[in-house]
Amino acid sequence: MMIGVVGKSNVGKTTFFSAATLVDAEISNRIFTTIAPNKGVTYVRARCACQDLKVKCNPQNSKCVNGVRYVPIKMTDVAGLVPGAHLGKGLGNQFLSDIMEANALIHVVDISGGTDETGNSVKPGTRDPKEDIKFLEEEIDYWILGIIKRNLSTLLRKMESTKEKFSVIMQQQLAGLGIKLAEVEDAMNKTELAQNADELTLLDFIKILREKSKPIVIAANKIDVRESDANYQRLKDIGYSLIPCSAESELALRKASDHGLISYMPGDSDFSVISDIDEKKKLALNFIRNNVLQKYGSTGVQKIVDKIVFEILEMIVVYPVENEHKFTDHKGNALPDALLMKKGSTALDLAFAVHEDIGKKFVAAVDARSGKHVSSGYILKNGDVISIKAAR
Ligand SMILES: Nc1nc2c(ncn2[C@@H]2O[C@H](COP(=O)(O)OP(=O)(O)OP(=O)(O)O)[C@@H](O)[C@H]2O)c(=O)[nH]1
Ligand SMILES: [Mg+2]
Repeated sequence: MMIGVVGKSNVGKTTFFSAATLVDAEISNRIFTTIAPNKGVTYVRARCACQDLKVKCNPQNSKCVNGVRYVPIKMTDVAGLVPGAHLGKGLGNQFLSDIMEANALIHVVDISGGTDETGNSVKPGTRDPKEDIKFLEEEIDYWILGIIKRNLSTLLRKMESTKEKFSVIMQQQLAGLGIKLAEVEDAMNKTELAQNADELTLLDFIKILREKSKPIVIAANKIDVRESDANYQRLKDIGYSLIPCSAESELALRKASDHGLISYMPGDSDFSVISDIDEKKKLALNFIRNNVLQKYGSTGVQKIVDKIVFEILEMIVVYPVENEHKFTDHKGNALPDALLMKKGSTALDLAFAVHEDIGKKFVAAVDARSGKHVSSGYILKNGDVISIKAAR
């Protein structure tokens, strides 16, 4: 699973990425700071099964802090995209191939209206962030169009000799985006796409696939700036779905927590000071408390990541174990792994997710919470602790 961070230049993508991953990456108030992608690991939060089972867990693939399980997710931050990127403006749109396999995107927008079309700083309140929200989908669609066009004529010629279906050829073009044949066929039917389709029909077809393969959540970033709230409220009122966010505040809080100055966990609505801090830091932290945490409930960074994984991608957290009585793996680690599975996945899907061999040799599964056997087709529930029995 991977989340891509995208948006115009200078809006705070790298700040968001660094806050979410604590990877050091260059942040600056000039355009096109990021060129090569930044890659890191962030976490979603889930209630750890250790709370109900009253065991001391020993996580291996994830972390547990006070009964909250943090499950890792890959995150990639890319260069800034500007309107007209598909026509070669800014850095163009080819670098989007860095987020080819992303399951979803975070579109970071400067909600303060303090960056112009290209990303240069302007007085906050000058630029209407609505314009920035609109251009991104179009630029992504043109990028996908480029992918389709790249080898299409060669493939169509090949199709004549191999008699392969047009949908199969199209899916081959789009496989890198994680798009499946059934999705291609569905989008083709909806848009009546034929081999000699014009660009507009192709773009309609692409839009359907993009919404499926790269769902977007909008981060209304720089919400700490005085001019931001009016823009945020206005866009919300006219129907935009966006989450208020202050990546800079989150980064400051996580760093202060990392240095042992405050007690704060990602997503918290407040922090407490646990060490001596100087006046300047105190002022900065109080600013965050008053203007971000108390106003919006959190900095928004963790909320956005959680929303993507649990609401948009509809994932659940499942704990595979070997020993259903002690909830341990073969080394005795209690609740060692937390796996993200798509809602609707079965016990057999879990077996394959643990290891292909275990999937192939699946014999039975036990719901460790109840101690009852479940079938291979059992639909997993969020928080399930499952022991898979495989043939030797
Ligand atoms: N006030 C405020 N400033 C922020 C916030 N997030 C980022 N910034 C500032 O915005 C500027 C750009 O931040 P970056 O993270 O480098 O932006 P970017 O989108 O990665 O920019 P490019 O890599 O050039 O595309 C920096 O001066 C950051 O300090 C925020 O939440 N609030
Ligand atoms: Mg950047």
